[in-house]
Amino acid sequence: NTISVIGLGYIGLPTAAVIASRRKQVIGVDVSEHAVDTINRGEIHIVEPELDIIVHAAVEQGLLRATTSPEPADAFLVAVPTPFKTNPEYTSHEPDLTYIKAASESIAPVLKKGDLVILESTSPVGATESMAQWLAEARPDLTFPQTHGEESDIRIAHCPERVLPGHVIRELVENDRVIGGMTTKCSQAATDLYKIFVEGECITTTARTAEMAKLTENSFRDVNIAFANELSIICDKLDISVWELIRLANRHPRVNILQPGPGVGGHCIAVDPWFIVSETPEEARLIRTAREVNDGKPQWVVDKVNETVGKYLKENPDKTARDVTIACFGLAFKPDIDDLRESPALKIAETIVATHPGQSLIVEPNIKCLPSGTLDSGSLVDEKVALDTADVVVLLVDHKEFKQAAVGKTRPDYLVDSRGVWVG
Ligand code: SAJ
Repeated sequence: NTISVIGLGYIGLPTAAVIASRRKQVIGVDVSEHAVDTINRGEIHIVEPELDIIVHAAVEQGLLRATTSPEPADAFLVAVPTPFKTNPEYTSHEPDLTYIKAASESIAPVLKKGDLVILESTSPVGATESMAQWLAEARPDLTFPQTHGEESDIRIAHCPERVLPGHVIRELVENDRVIGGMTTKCSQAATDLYKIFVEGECITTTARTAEMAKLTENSFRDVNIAFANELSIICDKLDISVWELIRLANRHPRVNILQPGPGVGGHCIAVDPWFIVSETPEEARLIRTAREVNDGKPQWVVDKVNETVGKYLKENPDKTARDVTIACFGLAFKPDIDDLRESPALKIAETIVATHPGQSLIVEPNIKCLPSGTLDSGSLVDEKVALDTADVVVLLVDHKEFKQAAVGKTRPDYLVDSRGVWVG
């Protein structure tokens, strides 16, 4: 049996490689020539621990091959992005299904009776039905579950990915999978496919429930992070250490508060809750508020930095704003990764670099050069240089290097620590 994975990004490529490592023939499809060429050389275009070894082995053994145009296969796994469209007034966030539609239209011509199509992309409720509809419109000669139920030629299911970036290879295999078939036979066919590499349990449900389950998981985390972030703002006002407070409250047997930070980044938790809000705006009040609290946190940190620079200038009357060196520690969206996409730390650093008249230093041990553009007037330096020369230190990501650097050192006098590394 040949399995085709459509979309070779952070989810698709590891999935394709893990399936190939189980000695199945896998055809990976991506619109990016660069991604396809890199993979066919046995290399990878994204960063994820262990992925390079698995891809290299799979390509070398002839089990994984990448292409830009879909080929016939027995199962198609769609793992393309589902971003949201923001309207200019920032009042609504509509899910953008363009990539799913394009993927459906590209595989439709090679579909044949008996094939299975699985949507893995995190999707708003109803997206699997839309995908089935796009496939049906492109292939009137085949039958689909929405009209022919169990008798359909094509089986369709939604099986959301749930892996944590940085731990993808392990979680792909170990996590339980929620499998939402459009019919029972669809669920069964999808379960058979996941059994190839999943050691966790495969639990079946409807496509709509599977879609909502994924959105619920990420909204749960977003709401809980928002609670921690709101506490950090309240504690700052009340002159209480939020880190100590959370440690104490978490001593209660039924309390488990998450950690505050500079905001919520990544491509999932800051996006998926909007898929619920946009569908049920009147009802999803808490979920919307959590998004707003977390999205407001970067600006709060920037305000704190400005306040701290003001304090420095007041206490050092011989200095002007131009003389102040600010060091930003961390750009990634979470600790110990190099992923800067949708990162609140990056956004804060960009604002500081753009608005601060003095020198801005950036410390990010996981990258070799600064992304071109908005950080051009900042300099990438190591922790030691930054700590020795900065007048104001802004801690944005709790990378292990920063935690180590903080041990036994006195806390910088002018510090905004959004992660509690120094002040925790
Ligand atoms: N964060 C905090 N405080 C915390 C925990 C996280 O500020 O206590 C921040 C992080 O710094 C980061 C953001 O939240 O900016 C998201 O990080 P994360 O580690 O919570 O999650 P992601 O985005 O890397 O992965 C999530 C996971 N979902 C859940 O844990 C419910 C993962 O399992 C999903 O597969 C992934 O989203 C996805 O693809 O949807």
